[in-house]
Amino acid sequence: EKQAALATAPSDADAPTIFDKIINKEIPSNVVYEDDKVFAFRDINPQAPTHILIIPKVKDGLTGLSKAEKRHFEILGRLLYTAKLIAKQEGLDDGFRVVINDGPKGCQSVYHIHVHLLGGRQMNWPPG
Ligand code: DGP
Repeated sequence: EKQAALATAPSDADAPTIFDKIINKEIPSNVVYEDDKVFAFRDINPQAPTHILIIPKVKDGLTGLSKAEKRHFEILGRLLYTAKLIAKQEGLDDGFRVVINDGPKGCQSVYHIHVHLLGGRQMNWPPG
């Protein structure tokens, strides 16, 4: 029983998620940015006027930030840098927020690392 639970645990780095189908365009999404390494699209359930998800095209074990290894340094930098480029593209000149939810207590629901870019309204602190 435990084995079965482990096999389906979200930490299974090889398990595809819905984001693979979005990257492959098997599932349509509103794409805002794409290059050879990074893909960005509008969140289906927006929490702000601008709500975009920025993800690596290849997960490479990076189900979430807590799984980051040294080999991920470059892609992690690219994800954040892309968030900045898109914020500019979206005209978020007065500020924006980036969020990475991690694990059950971080409210992560899709186990393919993603940076949320939120903007277009006043953000509050602390978050919920
Ligand atoms: P998180 O809770 O941090 O794991 O965020 C996952 C986000 O993914 C959530 O805000 C909703 C979004 N999402 C889930 N499925 C889809 C989908 O099929 N299309 C799009 N555009 N977004 C999705």
